[in-house]
Amino acid sequence: MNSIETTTGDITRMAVDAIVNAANASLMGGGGVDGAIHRAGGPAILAACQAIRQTLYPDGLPSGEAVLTTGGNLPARWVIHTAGPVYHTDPDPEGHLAQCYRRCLELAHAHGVKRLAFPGISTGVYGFPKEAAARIAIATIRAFFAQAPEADLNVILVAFSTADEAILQQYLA
Ligand code: AR6
Repeated sequence: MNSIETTTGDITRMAVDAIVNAANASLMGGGGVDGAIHRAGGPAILAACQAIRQTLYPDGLPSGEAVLTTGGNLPARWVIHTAGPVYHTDPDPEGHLAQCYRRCLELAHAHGVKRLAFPGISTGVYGFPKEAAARIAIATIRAFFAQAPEADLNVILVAFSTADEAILQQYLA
């Protein structure tokens, strides 16, 4: 059965099949959740990202796309890296944010992931308003579940504060 739940905490600690990284086009790491994932997961993740840049995306990962790498030393087996939209400059931030969630869910399903944890993509440095981002995330996940009832996917939305988790809960109700 497909399901959505929320929690508050550090996504790098989650023992799930895959965690999503709110990365950037370079795939070379950065601050926020991206920095935390690379620090906790170790150099295997960066090496896998460099290989992807050399082969699939020499010009960088476009906003709304996603790629899968090893989880390195993380408890999670895989990391799915997606480049969220920069809210104030992206031509279609809502559409690209929905596309990020959809592509991550498709990749996870294609790899047989059963437990998938998302951070609030674009809701930090990239400036996406948290309420709108929560609404788009949950609507997109529900739409995916409707299309793929067989996916048997447990999605965990990981907030970094209890206030952020309350916003997610409001849209799940
Ligand atoms: N676990 C869970 N959530 C976290 C964690 C963590 N360890 N750390 C931060 N958050 P951000 P973005 C939350 O800025 O807005 C990076 O430099 C945080 O509170 O990490 O997509 C990348 O390299 C916020 O709600 O990602 C890019 O350049 C959410 O994760 C750029 O920032 C996302 O915040 C991406 O910006």
